[in-house]
Amino acid sequence: MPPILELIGAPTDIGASVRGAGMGPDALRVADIAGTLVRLGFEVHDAGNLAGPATPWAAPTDGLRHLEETVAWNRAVYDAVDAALGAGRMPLMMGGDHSLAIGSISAVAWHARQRRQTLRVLWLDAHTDVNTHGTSPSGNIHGMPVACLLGHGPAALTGWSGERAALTPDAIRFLGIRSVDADEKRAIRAQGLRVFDMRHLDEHGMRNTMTEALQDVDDDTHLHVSFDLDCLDPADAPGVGTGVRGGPTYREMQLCMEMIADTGRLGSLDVVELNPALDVRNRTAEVAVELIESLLGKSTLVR
Ligand code: NNH
Ligand code: MN
Ligand code: MN
Ligand code: MN
Repeated sequence: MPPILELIGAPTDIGASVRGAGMGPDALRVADIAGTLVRLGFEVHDAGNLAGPATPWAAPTDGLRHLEETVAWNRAVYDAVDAALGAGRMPLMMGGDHSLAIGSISAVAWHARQRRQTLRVLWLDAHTDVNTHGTSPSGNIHGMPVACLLGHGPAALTGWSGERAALTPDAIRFLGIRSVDADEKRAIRAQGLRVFDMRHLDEHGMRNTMTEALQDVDDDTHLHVSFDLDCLDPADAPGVGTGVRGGPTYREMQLCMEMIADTGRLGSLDVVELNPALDVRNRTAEVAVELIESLLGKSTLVR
């Protein structure tokens, strides 16, 4: 039996550097995310959009922009993801910016622990998002979710999974990385994080890279995919706030998603950083929906 999918909209740009990501959930709906997944054979429940504070566009305080509002949005996301998992559904969190992964993955980590599953996170992104308020060049919390999940961040954004850290460094694999701040590089080395950057993808190809990234996924793994749309090359996905040239193509990402689908272990998903204000005729939302289809098992094989 395929899982029931629960679409959770989190319409905010609270942690981002530019405005517009708050329109992401509706752009995905306009691209017919629900109908598409129904046609793929899933039962889909759209939980609608969560509510939360407006984005004040204030300057950072103590290295953090919009901390209080980010906490409020993440609390709503945590509760919605927690409810979906509690009901036996697969949560698909539609952002919104990537700061929302703090709430989403914290809820997933709590449930994985209850189920005695090993949590594995695939972070598909141009960036590693491992800044802290001490290192961030911007104060934008969408550059900090991984650090928070590893237990390095303000008290208000850490410890949500019931443990000091939702993730241990060995629980996460990064893919598509090509923009890393100097202090992030130090954190990656110090914590031994597994980063499959663009150099690795160029030299080994998507197939070998994904084989390596998925190596120890087994029957007891809960696989969470945190898909920042700026992972894709901006030529294929222009509708993002912080695009970086030199990313995986649509076809490479399709293979990436198919190989994740082949594990049969996908348990939850974030789709974030879609910015319809910067998109071209909703192309990035359509690309996202197509890649989610691949992730959920649509095959390009002829058979
Ligand atoms: N590293 C930069 C920062 O922390 C940019 C982060 N932007 C992202 N991350 N879109 O995925 O501000
Ligand atoms: Mn990100
Ligand atoms: Mn990014
Ligand atoms: Mn290698």
